[in-house]
Amino acid sequence: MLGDSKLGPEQARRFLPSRFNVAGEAIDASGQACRSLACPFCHLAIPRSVLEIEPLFLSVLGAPASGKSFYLSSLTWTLRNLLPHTFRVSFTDADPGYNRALNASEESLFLNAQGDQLTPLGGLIRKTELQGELYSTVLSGGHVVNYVRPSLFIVRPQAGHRMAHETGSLTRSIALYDNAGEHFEPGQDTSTQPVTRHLAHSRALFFLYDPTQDPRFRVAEKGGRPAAGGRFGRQETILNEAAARIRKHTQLRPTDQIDRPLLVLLSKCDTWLHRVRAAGFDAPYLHSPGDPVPGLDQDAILRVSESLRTMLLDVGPEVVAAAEEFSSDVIYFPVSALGSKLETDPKTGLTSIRPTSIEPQGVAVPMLYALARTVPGLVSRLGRRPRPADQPSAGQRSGATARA
Ligand SMILES: Nc1nc2c(ncn2[C@@H]2O[C@H](COP(=O)(O)OP(=O)(O)O)[C@@H](O)[C@H]2O)c(=O)[nH]1
Ligand SMILES: [Mg+2]
Repeated sequence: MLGDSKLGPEQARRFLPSRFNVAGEAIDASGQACRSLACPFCHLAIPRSVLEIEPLFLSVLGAPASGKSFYLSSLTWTLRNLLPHTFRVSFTDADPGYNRALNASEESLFLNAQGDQLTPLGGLIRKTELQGELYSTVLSGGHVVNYVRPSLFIVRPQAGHRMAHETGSLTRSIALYDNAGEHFEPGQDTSTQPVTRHLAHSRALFFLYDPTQDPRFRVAEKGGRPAAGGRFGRQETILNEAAARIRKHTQLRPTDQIDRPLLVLLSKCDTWLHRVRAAGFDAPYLHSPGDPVPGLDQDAILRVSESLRTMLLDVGPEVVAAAEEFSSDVIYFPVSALGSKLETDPKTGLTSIRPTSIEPQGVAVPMLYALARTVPGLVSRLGRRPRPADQPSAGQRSGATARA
């Protein structure tokens, strides 16, 4: 039964089921059982797990070439190993179809067949396109609407986790979007390109700020040029635009701060980390007595955050101002998707790396922190200093247990 009114002739026809078999599966007009679900509004397929598990939207935003795509790939690759082995939390694809593009980028960085050959960075992950396979196209009300396809993951406590008996309340399906940086520029989110609406649903926002794109941030060994792939330009405007969109879609007033944590990720730290005091930034973990699973060392994270903020006040004070106007709950992290083994290819003069020597630094820490803040109990926070309060989930806020 091919041909759908909104998705075109090659897609299976969507229908409102009225007949079911004994297994509870919908029966289509030709008498076949149907096991897939679709949204009644846009007709796009919805993995069953996303309906059954409380969703957690996390938005990653940043200027073009700030490092979002490299960051996301090294993040998910790192979490697949770190979450189960160190934190006793499973981290799995909710739907391999949705995660195809991100999985391909992970493979290009970490399972590259030519892993020991010097490869230019631009050849590892291409610039995120503004059209094409990352988007789902829907015909709606006579218009063609392009939706960005998210990557979907499931996190859940495993045996050995202190809250393994609370699996139900601590399981989440995480939706991550890899937008093109251009989507965050003014005028780029429209009713036919609703590409950043996830911002309004996001429980914690990751803003990637690339210091090497700022001419004031003289990176001594690069002669003051942006890191490979980067360009000079203002980046805090992205944050101001995101704030305006969130206010518009959540009915906040123009002067209201956004009531969610803003994580400012200073990217490509392999090129500049020597400028700040950030000892231990890659693994700020602490054990409480008798618990083999570590928690996050809140004090160490805040110490690194303060030294990054001090550095930024010196070289890009308007970024600090924009971030702290955006949210009252701002924290800064250094991240490098690649690690420090970058080389200049003598043949081409391009910044390159041997994929086997890629060693992400600090990439998981912001995500662990976001999980600790938004799913209290999944990852614990330890330390003496006063800390920002946990963010209750949408369901906990309204006192409801059921979800849309
Ligand atoms: N030195 C360094 N360069 C990076 C790193 N991550 C990304 N880059 C460079 O920045 C460019 C843009 O990164 P990308 O993730 O595509 O940016 P996006 O437009 O924000 O998705 C890449 O082509 C790389 O050359 C990193 O961790 N270190
Ligand atoms: Mg990209």
